[in-house]
Amino acid sequence: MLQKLQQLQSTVLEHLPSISTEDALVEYKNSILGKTGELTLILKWLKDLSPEERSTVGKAANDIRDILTEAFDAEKNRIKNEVIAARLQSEWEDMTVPLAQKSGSLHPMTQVRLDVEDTFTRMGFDIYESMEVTTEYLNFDAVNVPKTHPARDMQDTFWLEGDGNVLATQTSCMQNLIMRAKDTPIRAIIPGRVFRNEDVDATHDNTFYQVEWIVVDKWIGISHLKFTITTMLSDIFGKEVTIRMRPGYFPFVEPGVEVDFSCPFCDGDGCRICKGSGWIEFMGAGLIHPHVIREGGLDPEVYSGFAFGFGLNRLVMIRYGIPDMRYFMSPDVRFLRQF
Ligand code: FA5
Repeated sequence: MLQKLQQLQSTVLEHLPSISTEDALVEYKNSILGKTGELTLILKWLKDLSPEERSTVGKAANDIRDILTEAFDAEKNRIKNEVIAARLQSEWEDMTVPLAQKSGSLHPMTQVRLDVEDTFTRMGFDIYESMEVTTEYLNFDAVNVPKTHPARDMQDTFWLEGDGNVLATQTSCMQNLIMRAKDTPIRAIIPGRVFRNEDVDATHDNTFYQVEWIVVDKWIGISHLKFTITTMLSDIFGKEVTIRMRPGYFPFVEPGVEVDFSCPFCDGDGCRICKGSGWIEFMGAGLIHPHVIREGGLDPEVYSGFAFGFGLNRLVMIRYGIPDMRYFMSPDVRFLRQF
């Protein structure tokens, strides 16, 4: 019996290192130490032995059970450690390596705005960001649109609670502030977001971007305006464009003009983008009204200036052939990835 027990012990101890999974180990353990396991069965036969033999063999059997139990526990730890080591090997990642990132790109509106700013920085203009919340005075009164003036109806305004605050409807709301804050000569470009309570469609939004220019100095005339606009457009489209001016009404300029430019896509021959006319209607401009110059703290007998302002959304649509303004604010990455 003793011999049988020792043989069982050495068989088990020899076999254990070859087991590689926890499940197989549990199964093997049950077959040896479980209720119907080999060692348990041997222990059951103890009762058939003489009392002397029972005490010797019983002690040996208990010792062997302890040795095997310990061996099974040790193997369980070995297998666990092997599993962890294998995972560490296969799932190892160097956290210090930079992630392969898909880099984004600047929104097309930002790209064109930066191009415009670049052109004018080179021409010695300062850049000021327009205010989004402004006052009724700056948005209207200071630019020659007093309370009773019908021109207030030209821009559907979001009025804010409180006294005389509005969401800026036009970047022209910065004209007075800049004239008061800066010494002449003033050469300023003012990009900004503006808001109008308008129905949204392919060519109108209630939130859009404008860019405004003002130049104030002695002897500023319409030829300076013409040169500045022509240079800017030729820069943006990468080819020489010509402009034409038509009379236009804006309360803060006199004379006021609407500016069209020759279609850069067909060079004036007529195409889908210019709707066959060879010209693209672009923006409002003019010489700054003497009332506005005076309200800005300057003497209109001495100083004159020009101002123009356009919708950046529409310029970007023309440059990239974008058919619908609503794409700009949509989070559709398929649209954004094209730029
Ligand atoms: C103005 O806002 C004047 N402040 C521009 C100006 C400045 C004239 C300086 C003279 C001197 P207007 O309301 O036309 O003008 O708007 C200017 C441009 O903003 C338009 O030509 C158009 O391109 C754009 N715009 C106007 N309304 C919308 C709209 N709802 N959605 C998108 N773009 C618009």
